[in-house]
Amino acid sequence: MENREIAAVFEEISNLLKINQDDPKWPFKAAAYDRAKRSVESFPERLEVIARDPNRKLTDIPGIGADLAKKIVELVETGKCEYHQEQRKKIPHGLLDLLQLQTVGPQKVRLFYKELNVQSIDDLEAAAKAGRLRDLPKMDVKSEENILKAIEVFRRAAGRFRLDTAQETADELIAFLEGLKTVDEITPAGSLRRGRETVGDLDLLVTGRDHAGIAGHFVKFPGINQVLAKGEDKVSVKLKNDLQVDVRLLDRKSYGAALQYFTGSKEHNVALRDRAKRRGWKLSEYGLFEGEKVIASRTEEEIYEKLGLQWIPPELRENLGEIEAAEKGELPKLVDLADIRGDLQMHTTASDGRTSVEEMAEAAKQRGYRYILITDHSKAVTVANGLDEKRARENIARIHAARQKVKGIEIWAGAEVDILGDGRLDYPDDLLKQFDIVLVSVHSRMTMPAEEMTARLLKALENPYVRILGHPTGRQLLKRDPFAFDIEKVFSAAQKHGVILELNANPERLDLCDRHVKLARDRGMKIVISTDAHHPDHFAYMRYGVATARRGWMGKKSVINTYPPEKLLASLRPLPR
Ligand code: DGT
Ligand code: CA
Ligand code: CA
Ligand code: ZN
Repeated sequence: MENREIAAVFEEISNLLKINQDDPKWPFKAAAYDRAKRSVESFPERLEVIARDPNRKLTDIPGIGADLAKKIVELVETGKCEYHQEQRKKIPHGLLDLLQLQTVGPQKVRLFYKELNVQSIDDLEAAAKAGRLRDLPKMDVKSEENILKAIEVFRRAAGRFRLDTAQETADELIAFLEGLKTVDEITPAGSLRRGRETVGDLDLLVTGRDHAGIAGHFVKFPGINQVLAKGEDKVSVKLKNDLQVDVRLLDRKSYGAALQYFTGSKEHNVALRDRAKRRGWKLSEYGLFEGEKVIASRTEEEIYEKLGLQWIPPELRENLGEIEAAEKGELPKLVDLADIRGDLQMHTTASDGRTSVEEMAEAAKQRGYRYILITDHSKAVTVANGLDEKRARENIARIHAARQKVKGIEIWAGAEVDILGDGRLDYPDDLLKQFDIVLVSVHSRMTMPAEEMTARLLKALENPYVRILGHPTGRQLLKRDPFAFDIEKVFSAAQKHGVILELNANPERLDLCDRHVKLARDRGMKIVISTDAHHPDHFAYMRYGVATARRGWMGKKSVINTYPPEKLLASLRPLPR
């Protein structure tokens, strides 16, 4: 059992306590489960290992007392937790689905259930359409409308998974399969290899001796819920989180052709097959053929070369001009994870982050970074413990002090300053000028009409201290659509003022998305890829941001956090004198 699975059970128990409210101590218990969830999630070692080690104590983990330690042991040993099951039985099966809707938390779930006997998303939709939500406490016509929107987003998201879920699952499966001596190579293909922001299912390609033995081992992976099909060269399973995995067992000699075929996209493959056909050849998952004769099959490179093309990075394979560019030898050299030299959005315990400036700086140093920008929230974001002006000044002093303690990395003082509803900023200019770099973003009133939102963003960009626009569209993947605004106008204004657009690498956001990155690139604009880390572990999100930048055809030169520190500072909007 993985830590995140244990954390998910704790989170659900907390939600159930908040929905049921039948335990007199529910607020305290729920808070304890919330704390345990965060602690387990970010704990660096696998709890399963500690639980099974007689010389270690789970109670040494922050937030884990004797009772929770027992539950962890129970989960590790039986895969279940009795108490969790008991709590679940108290409510209808579909009720917890409501928590997946944006703006619906346990309190709202309880309200809808108790007042209107809503038991599922379908029930909630019917109640909203009948106008029965608006009269409930703390609800109105607008929030009723937002629930309908959230249901629509949820329905569209059904069956798709975030990139990090897919990547982490793939990593676990690879680790599991690598244990087998008969396995040679395992490569994720499909949308994961292309770095798409969401993934429908996971496609894994495996080479090795003894396909039957490998397949037999694979179906023993502990995360499997159901084996859908098991043949000689393909096994399909559904995991406990509902993600489907297709494993294909391949011959070494046609590996390149299979990798090319199963990487997709379908649109890219169709165009490539047509190209082969025009030359009188045939392209399949087994190779490129002239009649019966194999022209290329062993590597992807050979296949592209024989078709008169540069090898095309998987992230570009969407039939959006990459084949034409490859034919002319004009594919861009894309930015790489190894090019990244720093991170320009992160939070510390001063606002809603979980560690200190020093800890973030040490972790960044270990990744080989040369600089970080600390960007705690401003006061308007009360839910994130945003800093008022006095605390912001103290935070600047704290960041300056950290420079004395952690050497060998630039620690810049910044802030993620809220763009208020009317486009003014949450801090006055005389405070803004104290920061090395000011990042601004929208966290409130995201449902305003497009014209108003455009004006709001344009106004914010006019402030001469603004250097970076954070998560520009406000979307949350599979949860919340981007807010409505005129992106062309906002890009034009950012370009005019020299404001850098952020590509927020948090896999929950990936904002800008690949298409918008491409739009920025086509206009010759620069971006910064930032993780928005709230804990040193989140620095790992950088890979998802880089994948998205690559899907937007971005090269290293257009990503400012590939620059050395002096060059980065020089590339920002000049400050007023
Ligand atoms: P997903 O899973 O929805 O996120 O997207 P993909 O791209 O991983 O699609 P998937 O899993 O259905 O198939 C994996 C790859 O296999 C796909 O990208 C291209 C190839 N493929 C699958 N079905 C077809 C097909 O009918 N025609 C062609 N040309 N290629 C296919
Ligand atoms: Ca797939
Ligand atoms: Ca598939
Ligand atoms: Zn933010």
